[in-house]
This record gives sequence, structure tokens and C-alpha cells, in this order.
Amino acid sequence: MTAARPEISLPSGFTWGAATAAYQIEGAAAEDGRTPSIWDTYSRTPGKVRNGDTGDIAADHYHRFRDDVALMADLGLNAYRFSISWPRVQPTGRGPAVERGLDFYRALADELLEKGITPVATLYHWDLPQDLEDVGGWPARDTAERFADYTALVADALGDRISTWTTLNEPWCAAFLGYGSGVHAPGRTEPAAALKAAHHLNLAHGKAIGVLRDRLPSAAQTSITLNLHQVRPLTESAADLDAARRIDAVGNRVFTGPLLRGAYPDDLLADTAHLVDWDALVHDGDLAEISRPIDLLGINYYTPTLVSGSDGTSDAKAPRNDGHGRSDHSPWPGSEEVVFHLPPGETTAMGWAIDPTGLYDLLRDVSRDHPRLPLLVTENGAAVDDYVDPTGAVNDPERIAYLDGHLRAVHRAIADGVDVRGYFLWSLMDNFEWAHGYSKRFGTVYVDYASQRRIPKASAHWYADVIRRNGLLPQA
Ligand code: PNW
Repeated sequence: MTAARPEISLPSGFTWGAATAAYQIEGAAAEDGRTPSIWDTYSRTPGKVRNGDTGDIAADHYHRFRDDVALMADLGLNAYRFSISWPRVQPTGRGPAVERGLDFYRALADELLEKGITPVATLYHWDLPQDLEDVGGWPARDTAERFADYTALVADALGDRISTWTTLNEPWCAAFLGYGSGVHAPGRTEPAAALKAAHHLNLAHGKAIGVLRDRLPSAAQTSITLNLHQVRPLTESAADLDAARRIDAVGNRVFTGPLLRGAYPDDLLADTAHLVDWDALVHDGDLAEISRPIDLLGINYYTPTLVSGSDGTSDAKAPRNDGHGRSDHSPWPGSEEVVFHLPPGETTAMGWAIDPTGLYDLLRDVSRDHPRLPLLVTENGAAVDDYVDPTGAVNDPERIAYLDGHLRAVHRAIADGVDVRGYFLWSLMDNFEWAHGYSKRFGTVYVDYASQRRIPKASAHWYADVIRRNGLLPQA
């Protein structure tokens, strides 16, 4: 943080966006026919979410979306990434759509289009209808069929106004935090179920891509968003390199293998063979469906992952904190002995190390392994302990520094030939941060939850400037 950093420009046509997710902002949990999702159930279960917070009201975006879109227009956003709530559109996860639920997304998309903001819709950001969890959830193969049906309803209703679609957000979190460590809904702690969930999420994605391709105009773009782990070994020792390989397998290649190469990696199958019968899990034809071509790959990045082999003294039963929440259960089936370390340097309010080079390395590695696949950074941002100062302003220089550093990493990747088409800041506004409830603020717009007043933070003004000049000014 010494030498002044140069002025830089992003390529013309680069997409500047911000992202949110339905359960984190909408509220209106029981309105217009919406029924509970697994996150409604989980957040009502004592001890699961900090302070007993729920998404019942959240940022009340369901009622305030017009004002929120006006804020986006003030920022100058080119695109807005949001998710569609499955239980709002198809409450039990089966049967016909609820028109009032679809109307909300029609109105949101229209409002965005009117302001010149491209809507980017995610079909699944973790809010599975509770009724589907009650008959097995993602570890049950039928959930992938249900997702395909839901996708068809949404594509038919919204395909005329939304042309960029993402199937799933972070299937790693949905499978391994939801069914492995249990720090996310539905809170199950079954390693085998987590691996089955991962396969059925992959299958759901592939089926949904088929449905979207059949029903959307040919110009529509399809994608999936992964939270790829930028895995680094603590040392170059054989044990640490093997730990990094294992976490890369069950953190990344469990998705990129079938999605982009048409096969699960052999080392993943070997590492987890004692947990699931992969031959029974993966049916003939599944891999062909899962590997249907996509137009873009979305990548969410916050922090790198630093690992070592077990030193023989760590107790697999001890509570672990690998940056993915505290649990007695591992979200890394078959590789429970791997030891996680906090990378060096400053951290955000999440306790996550700030490391823009990790984003550069990740983009470079993905484009090396999967050339010709355009990339989008679909989430990147920082939690800060923001507060309203006596003048009524929210000053978040830490967030500005984080964003500046990571945008420079994106710029450097592009300069080195990586095809990055856009960047979505997480998040447009403060919201329900899952197991952390409202205690963590990721927004560039502050939300006063008592009054629902929105206050653009200093970073929002900074980001608006970045968008206006399509680049960054020198920063100390
Ligand atoms: C992502 N982890 O969540 C999500 O897509 C957002 O909904 C979320 O608000 C944002 O990142 C900030 O957390 C993650 O423990 C949650 O590895 C947890 C983890 C990663 C991503």
C-alpha cells in the first residue's frame, strides 16, 4: 500500500453490475402465495442463524423494488444480477406457477429495462421449497426433475424480457454447507448426502440448460455461477500438495469436471469411493446432459484457500473453522483431515483474508484450463462493520480499497488475455447474510433495517465514478 497505483481502463463494453439474492433481500416471506423454503425453516430453528434473524422482512425489496432500481440507475449500473425465489413462483416445487409471484419478476425486469439496466437472473440461490426437502431435497434425484419443470415455468413467463440466465448459484455451498457441515439450510450433516446433492445439482443445471435452450430465443445467454476455491498448499511438501489437490477436487473439479469436461475426475472418485457408489449415482446419459454447452461461466471470489496435509495431531472431531462457518462436521467429504489456514494479511469483517492476487490467479487458471469460455465475475466484495456517522454518511474506505484491488486484478487478467466480460459487486445493498443474519454488511448501499432507509455508502459513490469512467483512477 505504498506506491500510487496507475489509472486503468477496462475494455469498452465491459459490464458493470451488482448482485443480490431473493431470500437475502426480498422479505414478504408469506405474501402472494409464497410458502417456506429451506431457509425459512432453517432460520426459524433456534441456534442456526445469529440473533435468530430470518428473511421474513429482510430489506423489504419486494415492496421497494422500484426505489431500489432507481438507486441502481443512480449508480449507473449496466446490469443487475438477482435471483428468482422458487417458492414464490411454484410454492410446493410442483404444479402450475403462481402468477402473482411471476408478476413481481415481470415488473422488476420491466423496471430495469426501462432504466437501461440488463437483468441477469439466477434460477436458484439456495431457497429450495421446503416441500421438496421433505421428500429428500437435493440428495434425491427427483429434485433435478423438479428444477427442470420450474425452469420451464420461469423461462416461459420471463424469457421475453430476460436474456441472460444463470441456473445455479454456488452449488458447492448448496451441497456441502447445506448437507455436509450443516452451516447452511437444510442443516444436514451427512457426507454421502452432500456428494449426492452435488451430483443432482449438476444434473439439475444440465437439464435446466436444455430447457432454456429449447424455450429461449437463440440470442439468450446461459451460465452457471461457481464459487471456485483458489487453493494453495501451505508448503511444497508432498502432503501439502496432496491436500491442495483434494480440496481442488471436492471444491472445484466436482463441478468443472462434469460441466466442462463431461466427466467426474478420477481422483475425486477415488477420494470419495468409501462414501458413495458413483456408478449407481451417475446414470447413463447424465454426463451428456450436465456438459451441455454454456455461454458464460460465472465466478464468485472472496478469498483464497490455504491448506496443508494433516500433521497427525489435528482431531477430525474438533470444531473447525475453514472460513466456511463453524461446525463439528466437515464440508469436505473424503478429505476431512485436510487442515485449513488463515492466509496472511488483513481480513474483512467476515474474517476472510484480503487477497486480490487470488482473483487474478483464479481467472488465469480457469481460462488456461477452459479456453474459449467467457467469464463473468458474478460476485466479489467485502463485509465491513459499517455505521452511519453523525453527518448521516457511511464511510467505508476498507470496501473501496478491497474493490479497487480486485478490479485491478480483473484488469490485469484481461490484459494477460483472459476473457472477462463483466464484474458484479456483492452486494447492491446490505442483506441477510445467511448464518450470520444481519450482522454482516456487504452492501455498497447501507440499509437501516428499522426504517428501511437506504444510504449509498462512500463506496457507492466511488463505484458510480468507476462505472462512469469505465476504469480506476490512481489510488494511494
Ligand atoms: C456467497 N463460504 O456466499 C453467496 O453467493 C452470497 O449469497 C453471499 O451473501 C456472499 O457469498 C457473501 O458470503 C458464500 O463459506 C457463503 O465459503 C459462504 C461461503 C462462500 C460463499
